[in-house]
Amino acid sequence: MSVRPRDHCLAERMLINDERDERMNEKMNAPLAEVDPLISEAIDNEVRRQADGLELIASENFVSEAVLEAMGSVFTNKYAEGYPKKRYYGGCEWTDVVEQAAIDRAKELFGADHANVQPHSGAQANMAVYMAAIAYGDQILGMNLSHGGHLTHGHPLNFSGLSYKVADYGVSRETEQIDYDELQRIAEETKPKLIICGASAYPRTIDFERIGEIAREVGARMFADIAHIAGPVVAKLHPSPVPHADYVTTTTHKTLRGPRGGLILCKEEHAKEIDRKLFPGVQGGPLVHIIAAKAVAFGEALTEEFKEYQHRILKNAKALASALQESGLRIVSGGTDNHLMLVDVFMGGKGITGKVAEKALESAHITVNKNTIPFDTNSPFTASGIRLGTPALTTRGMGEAEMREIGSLIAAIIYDPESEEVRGQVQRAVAELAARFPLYPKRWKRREQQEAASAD
Ligand code: DSN
Repeated sequence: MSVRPRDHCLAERMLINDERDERMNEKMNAPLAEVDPLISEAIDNEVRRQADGLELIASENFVSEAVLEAMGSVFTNKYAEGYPKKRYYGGCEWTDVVEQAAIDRAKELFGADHANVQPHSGAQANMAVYMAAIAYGDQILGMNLSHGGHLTHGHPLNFSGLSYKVADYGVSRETEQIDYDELQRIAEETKPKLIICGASAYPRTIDFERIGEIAREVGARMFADIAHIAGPVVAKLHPSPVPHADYVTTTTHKTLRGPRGGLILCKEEHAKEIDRKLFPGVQGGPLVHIIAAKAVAFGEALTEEFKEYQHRILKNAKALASALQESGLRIVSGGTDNHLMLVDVFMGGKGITGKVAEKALESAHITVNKNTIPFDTNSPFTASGIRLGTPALTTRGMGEAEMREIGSLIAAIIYDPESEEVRGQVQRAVAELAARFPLYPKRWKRREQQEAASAD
């Protein structure tokens, strides 16, 4: 049988289509290292940076492989505006499974009436709370950023400071701890509609019960942002704000050790308004892959091991603070009740700025952040302090003995930030510690296998 020219063309086109489909499939299924070597290498180098150094940024942590796997799942492909069983898009049956699991686990973890697991971040969770609780221009009362508060608690450059009338409270000069009498006086004077508590650089226990009483007395709603202390709250190592506060928010990636994101908890009476304000008020489609990872992390946080982990974080923080104090450094407020501490490296001008300390420590592979201390005479860009936290190193398995060693390494750098000799000694000690507590070993193995395969 002879092939007519027309059929011949068709056969050729089909062949070309087949080849194109094959190439497309190959591209879709190729590993990152082949598709985008620049990004792949940056990821590998970040794995190495995290594994080789000592991570002491108080707000950072290392998630489990299970959390990473959920974050990297095909749920990233899904649009799912709305809430479980009330969606604006089809195909949400498995999305509903993961979101409902995240909601149920969050409620169980914190003993809350209602949970919204969709906030992309802590700031967006907080924005939804403001929108649900008060009107634009209303009076609010929040903790001053330079005393340990957060940008979203009324800072003039943030939406919270731009949208509301702000009064602030802080710590007392003597104790460097929250002055609750002064907080009460300011609340009585300014009559806020919303009192915000919780902090990003405050090492002491927060008296949520007292703040709740003050809020009720002045007719304000209470909003607790527990982004930093959510882990200790879950483990009952810090009093919970849930019985006292109308609204509680947290990020999910700090002591809670989940994916980067936010969470809102509230009393049943506020549930509808919170859900409406988060979506469609603040956000559009939720990040379903992140919600899946939140569900996994909340599942991990419900275990006894997680409570034990939180115990170790706090014990490690105390050990680190003591070691630094023994070396002669001043710890703001004299110590820590939680996972973090502020170290006064400026020492009234006899020491160095937080900025110099951060850089010097980084060059020795110890990662921290500069931080203002209460009543700081330096600007936030230079700062008199550094903030240290133990969640990440505790995840690696380090304990009090390692914290004491790390305390003396940090002190050595702070007292002699220019010395090449000290830097070299500290780098070697850091490398030895890091090697004893490996991080993401499976990722290393995979990388080594890939390197071996490409060398063949
Ligand atoms: N950036 C966070 C922290 O380090 O505490 C707060 O948003």
